[in-house]
Amino acid sequence: MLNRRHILTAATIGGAAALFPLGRMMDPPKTRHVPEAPPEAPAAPAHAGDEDRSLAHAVPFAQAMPIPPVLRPTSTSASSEVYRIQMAETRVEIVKGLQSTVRAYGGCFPGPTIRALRGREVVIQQTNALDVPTTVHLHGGHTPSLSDGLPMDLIQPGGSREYRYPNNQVAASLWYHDHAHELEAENVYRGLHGAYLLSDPHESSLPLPNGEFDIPLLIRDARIEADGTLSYVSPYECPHMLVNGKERPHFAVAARKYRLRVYNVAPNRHLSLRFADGAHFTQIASDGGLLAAPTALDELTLTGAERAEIVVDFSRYPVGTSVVLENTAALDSERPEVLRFDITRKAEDPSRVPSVLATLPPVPKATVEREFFMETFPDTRINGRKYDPDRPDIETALGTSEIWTIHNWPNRRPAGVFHAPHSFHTHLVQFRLLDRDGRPPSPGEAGLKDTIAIYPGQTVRIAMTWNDYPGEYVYHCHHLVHSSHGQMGRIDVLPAEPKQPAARQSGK
Ligand SMILES: [Cu+2]
Repeated sequence: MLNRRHILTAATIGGAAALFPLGRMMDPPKTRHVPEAPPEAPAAPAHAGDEDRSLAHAVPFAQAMPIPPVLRPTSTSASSEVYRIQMAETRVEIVKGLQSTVRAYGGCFPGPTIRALRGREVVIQQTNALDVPTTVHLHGGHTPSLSDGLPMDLIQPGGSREYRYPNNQVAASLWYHDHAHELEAENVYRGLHGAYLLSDPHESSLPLPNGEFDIPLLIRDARIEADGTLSYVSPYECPHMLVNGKERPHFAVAARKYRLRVYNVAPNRHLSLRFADGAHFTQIASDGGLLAAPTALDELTLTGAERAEIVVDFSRYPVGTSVVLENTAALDSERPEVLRFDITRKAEDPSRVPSVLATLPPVPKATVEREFFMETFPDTRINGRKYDPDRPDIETALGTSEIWTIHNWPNRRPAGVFHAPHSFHTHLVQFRLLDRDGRPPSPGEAGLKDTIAIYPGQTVRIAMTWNDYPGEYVYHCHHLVHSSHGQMGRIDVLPAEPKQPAARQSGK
């Protein structure tokens, strides 16, 4: 699989590259015009001598897009729902006509959708019937440490663990996924991810599209070999783009508005999504919930693990026509198509997007500032350190508000290797973006966030409050190859003391 360039790259940049050469993984975001290609034409290989046989069966729009089933609770009490999920290998049809073995939650790829209500506890009993250790993290969840799915809180093969989610936060498109120490990238890639849709009375009262017009889209890349094998390889060798577990599917819609909950569940790459005709759509929510006000976009960029909810009005298209969602960040060796919407019928549409969506909480006023350097060379690190589950990198006190300045500065770049974007994620809290390179956030990034893209050369500042749950948590890059190689730190939230500790100036 490795060609000469890859081997040279791997030898140059050391540890993180031992499993995956990082070269093309580090391409900065780019926008390019993509010409139409006939559906039967395989994409051209990226470079001579790099024939990619798996592309021969990457024919787009061969299958209908499924919607992951909503999991039914095994029991319900006055204040909670209880679910049981088994993690096990299963066989699925990702590419039409081929069977692929995946690691699945509840036999589903992606996992079944969990629907939760604010203030009602969700209890999930997870059993590991795989032959690798796992943990389960609720991404974006405001979760006590014991249920956070920390990297070393492993469920060994044959074991089980109960996770309790209080749902003490506003409505949001969250997701659950694996977080096992040094294994999360492969476990998530192989299928351990699913949507967790939290609603609340305010969100439910809005006249947004709902029911069958409220659709999660879990988007990711993959590599399926000609015999159906799902190969775990670097992201620039993943020519297949999956939506809800099917390769470049089609989806029948009515000529009306839809609420689309767009997830980037690709372990290692960002996506830039636009409609082939350049049509505008409306972003209504970011990672942690509704924006204050809707914002119009013609392209949506999501880094690894980011989500955005958008409303798309398909009434602009005549019944019988189609529109394709494309990824303008596709590599030159890949097809840009992601998903084709087929407008198949008319429908009544009482929905609308209100001009005011939510009242956001005030931006936290920080008493502590910290600084982080997301490093790519000689290895993926934060402030020069590799994650050590036994070493707290930061201690803070419950209730403390902080500003984190996070740099992705290109330094010590080996010749011929691009710098990586990083995807910064903190557990426990939703944060606010204060600025990116000194500029205020765009409207789509001005709401509640748990994951933020930091492109090479950039600096972002975020603010958060470490509230409600003391204990051990982590922050990390959500390009999971990076976190699996140690681009992660540990923060211990200590029980509140009568007096605030003195401000600290370093994240080390
Ligand atoms: Cu990273």
